[in-house]
Amino acid sequence: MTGIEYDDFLDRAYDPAATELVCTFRIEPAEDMTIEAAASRVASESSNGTWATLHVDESELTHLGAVACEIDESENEITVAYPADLFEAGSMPQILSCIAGNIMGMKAVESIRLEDCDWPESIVSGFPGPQFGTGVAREKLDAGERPILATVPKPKVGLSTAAHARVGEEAWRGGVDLLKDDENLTDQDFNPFEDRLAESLAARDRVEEDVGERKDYLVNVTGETTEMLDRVDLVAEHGGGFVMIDVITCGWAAVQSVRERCEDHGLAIHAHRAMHAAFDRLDHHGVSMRVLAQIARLCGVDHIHTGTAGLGKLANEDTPGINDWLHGDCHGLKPVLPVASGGLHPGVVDQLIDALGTDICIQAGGGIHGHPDGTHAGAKALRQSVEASLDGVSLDEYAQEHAELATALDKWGAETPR
Ligand code: RUB
Ligand code: MG
Repeated sequence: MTGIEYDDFLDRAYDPAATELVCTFRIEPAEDMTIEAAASRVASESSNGTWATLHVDESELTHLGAVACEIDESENEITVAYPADLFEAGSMPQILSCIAGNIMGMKAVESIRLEDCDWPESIVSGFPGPQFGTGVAREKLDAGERPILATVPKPKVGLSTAAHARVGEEAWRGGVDLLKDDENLTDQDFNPFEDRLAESLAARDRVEEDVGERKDYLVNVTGETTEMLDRVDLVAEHGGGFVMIDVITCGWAAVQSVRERCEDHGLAIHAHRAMHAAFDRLDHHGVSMRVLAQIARLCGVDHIHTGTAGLGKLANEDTPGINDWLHGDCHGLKPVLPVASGGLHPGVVDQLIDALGTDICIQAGGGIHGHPDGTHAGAKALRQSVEASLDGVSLDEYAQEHAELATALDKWGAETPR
């Protein structure tokens, strides 16, 4: 018999093996617990321990205990190493049931936040990663080295199919590359999915023909998984190049299914992240956006929203740090294109590019359709703000020769909205 002691998962001298998944958590121990005891409970509950000591026949047991191996008392940060055999290959739900499961609610900690993961090749190799990643700028669009530009029609719901396609057409003609559905537009009576898909792609084809630039449509396929896979097939049938999926509300298993189906059709995946703030907004509890973005890369999205480096309307974490991770090496997975969105307008584009570089997608809704002269002028103003920034010319100077940008700057200045 062997004893699995619930409080014996701590070894500060332990050096994690290269095959292990190493997770960093910020924890506040329960009132009557030391940080060592709480760290041990985190490692125990998230691997093979429980609240009681277990007595198991050694011959019938694979040892799968995690080890809490580093504790930084000043930051309340702990590091836990998980053996690769704990995990089912290629199952994101199973991994998250371990590293972000019961421990999030257990009484041994007042609060706990999964901050970062160091993913070993043994786990990464079970996932496909992006099919195109940052390559979409050149493989599917004509953005070259500039940021990809996208817009979401506003109001976010309620526009008829014809109005939606018309707004898209105006925005494409004004200079954006991608039309995107807002997250709460899927398949409602006022704007049914297949009609919207067909009309929007017909408008795209007209614009491409006239302006000589490739354009595309991020149609929101989000829904129940079987329905969603049918929608992915429809996008391919109608000649679309991308799908959009709201990854957190759908769940990672559904994202994995969509990734597989998109491979069959050569479709790229734009990941929206509604509900992420339920996990990442509090800095002492939940799952960081950094980790959510890592999971999305493994599951194989090509774009993911990562915030605006503080320049938009929503509270965000460390956008530059997350984007660096998405662009960096991860055992050969393609890099993911980060999307900056939420409250952006032409007046902040120079600051945004300064903060995040050019290998991004800039997405604006209100910042285009709220332009005093309408959507077409708004799209032109956004494109002009990018041109100015890449030419190293100040927005004010560029606006002297570009009326649409001048009007946008008069309206919004360089203010960050709320
Ligand atoms: C943007 C919008 C999106 C944001 C969400 O609209 O509706 O849902 O992408 O933010 P607008 P994030 O441009 O009018 O603010 O990108 O941070 O997930
Ligand atoms: Mg939205």
